Amino acid sequence: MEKNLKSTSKFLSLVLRHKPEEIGLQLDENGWASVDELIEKVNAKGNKIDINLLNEIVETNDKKRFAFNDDKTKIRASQGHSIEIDLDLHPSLPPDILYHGTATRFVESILKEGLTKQQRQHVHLSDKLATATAVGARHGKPTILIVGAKQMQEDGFLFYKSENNVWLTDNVEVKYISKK
Ligand code: HQG
Repeated sequence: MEKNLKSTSKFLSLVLRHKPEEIGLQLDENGWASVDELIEKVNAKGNKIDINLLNEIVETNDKKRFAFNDDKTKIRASQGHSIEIDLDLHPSLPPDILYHGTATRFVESILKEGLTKQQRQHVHLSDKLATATAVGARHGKPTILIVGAKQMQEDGFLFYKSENNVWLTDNVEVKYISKK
């Protein structure tokens, strides 16, 4: 069961963040999909899913990657999109520093060019060292970078906090980055 949850959650990440067209799904400009349409189209692709499983994934997902709207008719990913959508986030005041976990092999380039968004809509940062370490380890041997978030914010850069507590910003210039 747990395995099924995980693989379904991964598939939902794919269609709600990157490739809705994979199952012929439409997201609105804020990234929302109709729950009924999502269930129908995921099933049509052979992944068994119903509202109970979807509820369980939204509730128990380790990073709370997905959220329902108020009346539970719509669902979206809370962050991590590569397709262009407007999460309608409001700027928040970041803590003094935030962490970015990356692969050690990327560090030289990051310290030359800064942190760039790559395929996603934002650079992702965390206020927790453990989270940043896990994020970095997805790409290889992790290195933790410290971002001077408060200084950036004072210099006019905006920070957003996703519904599941990931800090998001635009590209981060080299002068705000140090190695932990
Ligand atoms: C790196 C997960 C070379 C960057 C996590 C990262 C996160 C550079 C990779 C979310 C670079 C992009 C996002 C530069 C950045 N030169 N490499 N100038 N600038 N990079 O996956 O932050 O589990 O797009 O360091 O929890 O790893 O899916 O970003 O290593 O919140 O919910 O380019 O994905 O969320 O990789 O992860 P990604 P990320 P989920």
